[in-house]
Amino acid sequence: MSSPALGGSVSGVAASSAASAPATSPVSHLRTLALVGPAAAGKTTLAEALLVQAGMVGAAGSVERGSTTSDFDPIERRMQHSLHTSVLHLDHQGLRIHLLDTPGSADCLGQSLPALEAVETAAIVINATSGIEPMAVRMMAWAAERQLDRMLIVNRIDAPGFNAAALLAQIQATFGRECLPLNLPANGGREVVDCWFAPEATPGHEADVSSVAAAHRALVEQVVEVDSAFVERYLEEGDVDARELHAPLEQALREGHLIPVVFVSAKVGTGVSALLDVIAQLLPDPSEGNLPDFFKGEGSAARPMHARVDPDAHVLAQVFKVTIDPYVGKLGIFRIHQGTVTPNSLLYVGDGRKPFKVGHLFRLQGKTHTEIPSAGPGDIVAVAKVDEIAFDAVLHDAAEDDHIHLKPLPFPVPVHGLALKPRRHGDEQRLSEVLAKLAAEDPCLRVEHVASTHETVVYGLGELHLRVLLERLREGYRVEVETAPPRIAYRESITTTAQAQYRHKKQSGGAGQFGEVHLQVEPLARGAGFEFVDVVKGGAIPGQFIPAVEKGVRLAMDAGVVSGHPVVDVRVTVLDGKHHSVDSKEIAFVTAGRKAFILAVREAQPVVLEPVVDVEISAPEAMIGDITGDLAARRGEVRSTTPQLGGRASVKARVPLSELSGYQLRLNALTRGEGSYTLALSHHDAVPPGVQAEMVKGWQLRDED
Ligand SMILES: Nc1nc2c(ncn2[C@@H]2O[C@H](COP(=O)(O)OP(=O)(O)O)[C@@H](O)[C@H]2O)c(=O)[nH]1
Ligand SMILES: [Mg+2]
Repeated sequence: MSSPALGGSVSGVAASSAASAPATSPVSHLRTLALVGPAAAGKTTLAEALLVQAGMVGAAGSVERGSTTSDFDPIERRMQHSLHTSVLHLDHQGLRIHLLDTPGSADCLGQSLPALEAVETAAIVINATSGIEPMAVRMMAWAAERQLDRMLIVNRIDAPGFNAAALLAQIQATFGRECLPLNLPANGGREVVDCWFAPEATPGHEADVSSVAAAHRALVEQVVEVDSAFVERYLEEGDVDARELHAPLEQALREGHLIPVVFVSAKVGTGVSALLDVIAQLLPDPSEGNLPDFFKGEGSAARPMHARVDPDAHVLAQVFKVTIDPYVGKLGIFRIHQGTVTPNSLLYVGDGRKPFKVGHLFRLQGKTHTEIPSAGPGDIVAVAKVDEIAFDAVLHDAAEDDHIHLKPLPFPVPVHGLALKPRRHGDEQRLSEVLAKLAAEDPCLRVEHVASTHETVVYGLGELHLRVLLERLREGYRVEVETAPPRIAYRESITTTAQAQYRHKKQSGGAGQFGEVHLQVEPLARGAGFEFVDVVKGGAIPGQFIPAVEKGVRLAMDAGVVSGHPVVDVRVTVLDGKHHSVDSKEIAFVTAGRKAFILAVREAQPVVLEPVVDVEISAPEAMIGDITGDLAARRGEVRSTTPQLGGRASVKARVPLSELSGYQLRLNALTRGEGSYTLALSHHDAVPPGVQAEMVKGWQLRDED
């Protein structure tokens, strides 16, 4: 079957008739959760197990065989590794559960972070045998920042030697005493026993750790604390039936006062049906979670606003993922926060003036799209082939609801650069079009055209991120490229204040050009960016030409002054100038502004800045000495070394990014493939003087070509 909107797609469109299609679920029947956390914790396998348990797919696919519902991209299947967030759903006991399976690699944060915008609950999946990895800590923090309800899923309890007591202790030490088990592994990890719903129903059934009764008491005591009426009852009666604790439990989840922990083996299936019960009965519906922070208005005029979880209100929805499938075309995947969307809906994209008609509304199950007649608050759905839709766009159905944004996510800055050149002549245009498309769907991919070298440079979060990009270019778009060694996002700045002036005068034939600019440059704090101040008196430079001066300054800043890299963290003050009543025109002041800026920067003791990154490395403890020694040789500063579970340790260090090219290979060699690392931009710092001298020399040579 194929839908008219997707015309003969290879992705399998199951168009169900309106009669058999599920009607919009009432809000209380919806659950939304994202599986997040480190790679290889078992998120994709768990998603598959949940689909099987709910009867959504016949038999479980496996990551190894490349047959899971959520890792459907050919590159994912080949790498046996999730690279995208997959949208799945389960129908269970009359409920609809929207499940987002996210990739765990730090290189894929552009995929995994936006999933947090679409759900009430973040379920952080932990690998029972490797303990708490850095990505679990980061995801917990981001989910807390976003005020999501959180839970921890400990997977792989089938693994030999799994020590539940040690892991629970580590969980509480890392994330707090509010992390309490809802069930516990028993019988050597072959079963889980419930500690919340009806613990007395399993007498004689003892867990491998703690006791069911003690775990139950801890949970009830934690939950009643949010409501004094329940505290009194608990003190008087010694217990409160879990069924009566729904409202305080939701409140405890919302306030982060309770972070439930459950145990599963996705592979064997242990605990999967118990997890499904927890999702259905304890996790919040869209009206029970914290409402996401929207803002209406721009800049300082922006006012906070909340969506109303009301199917009859105006539509408010947010696009958290855009994919461009070479066959299906563009797919915009969004979470509805307010109102009801149908195929007849006319939706505006952000501040756009012209709405689009939905036409076909899809529910997703991995690569399969099913047409549905309507969707309400809490639903996660998609529309195809709407050009205006972009990542992070807000969709709405009332023209006056424009200028609404969701609070932005703290995306890491992409710092791994690669210069690209098409292998075939004539592919330049196509390459830049494809890159623009890919950058539009990935908030952590940046494309820069470097004027001084005529290169296209893509910046991503790491080597994996860029490798996947190259594979997509080749396989998805048939663009073969040549790559140059990684490029570092160097910057230039100044260290002292200086002034300069420049007169641009041209009088050869025709109309002349005249403009003169006096300006001052001053260093600003790192990260402050650019400030432009105009203190010109008496119209020495007429007001209408000031923007031209700024334009000239910005041109010079983008191109760089001493080494060909953008200038940052400066305040430029235009002090004075001269004009000519006939010959002064915009172009003259652009040139004068540009040249005056270049002269001033040369006098202001310019420096070249390099990105410095925070690296966190996890590896077997025995290899930590070699790793820190190697980091020191790379101008790195080791900040801490912390033991982890299972004979591993983590090292935190600060290292200039330029020293880390090919680091994964080096780490593999040092640790026999057992080391992994994450990296995030810390700040920019001046390069050593010798390095700067080389860069300045190298650039002047090219500049003269
Ligand atoms: N022993 C065991 N292996 C598992 C379990 N869950 C997943 N795996 C394996 O762990 C690897 C990574 O699983 P995957 O689902 O891709 O992890 P993800 O990166 O978190 O999505 C695969 O080889 C799985 O077969 C489990 O419960 N027990
Ligand atoms: Mg996965």
